[in-house]
Amino acid sequence: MTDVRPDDPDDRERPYDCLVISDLHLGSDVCQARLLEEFLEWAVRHTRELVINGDIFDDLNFNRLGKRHFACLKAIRRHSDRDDLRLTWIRGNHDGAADVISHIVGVDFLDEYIFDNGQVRLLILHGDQFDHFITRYKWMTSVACGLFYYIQKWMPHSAARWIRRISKRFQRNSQVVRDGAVEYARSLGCDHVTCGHTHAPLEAFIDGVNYVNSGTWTEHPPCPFVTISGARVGLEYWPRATPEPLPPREAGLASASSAEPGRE
Ligand SMILES: [Mn+2]
Repeated sequence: MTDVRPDDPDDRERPYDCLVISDLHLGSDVCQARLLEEFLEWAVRHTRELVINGDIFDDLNFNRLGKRHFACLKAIRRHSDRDDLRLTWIRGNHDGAADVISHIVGVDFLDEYIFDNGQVRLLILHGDQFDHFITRYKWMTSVACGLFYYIQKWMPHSAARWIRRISKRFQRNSQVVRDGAVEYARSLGCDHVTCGHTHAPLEAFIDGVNYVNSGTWTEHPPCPFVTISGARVGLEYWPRATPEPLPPREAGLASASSAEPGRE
């Protein structure tokens, strides 16, 4: 049983074919769990499919999951048996191997997935596959992740932002992941590809392939998510900045009454 009301306008028509989020890092102190829970409740009523594209957990130490983090998992679980919603889980480098996390969490985790609604063919994978640094220096990455965890504990958001800003390494990795993903998508005949992993939201069109990175839910809001609606694939943010579009007549009245010259 769900708490769906028959008169809920959201349930009559779902504007999105698919939504993709990544890098939730549940268990991390900087995870925006409250916002995420709110987003999940909205998402299940606005899309036919939801893909969670890796780094769902910060690590496999579930003792670190707080009340809010469990609430996010519960929100996902509560809607996982609906006939009108398909839920897809993809593993990230923080989640460990797909078969291991599948056993622990009790749902199937995939390494990659192709979403196809007849108008777009979208390859969805976490992106760490293209990050040569972490595949080559696994142990060093674990040490860095451990250090990063303690830095985050001391100065949560400012530290995360500062590290990303000063680190040329992150910027370069972002391009390496993007280029690897574009090349791989083309080899599979996909005109769109989305990754997470870099924590830097990005939209780019390269050699005929549309690349979208879904960023992370560990930074200050708004938090990014990928939307697919018909032939359109793009990036939106939660909380959503623009209210639901008004019918034309009401929209006209609203813009006439709130016209303020010189403001964007
Ligand atoms: Mn991540």
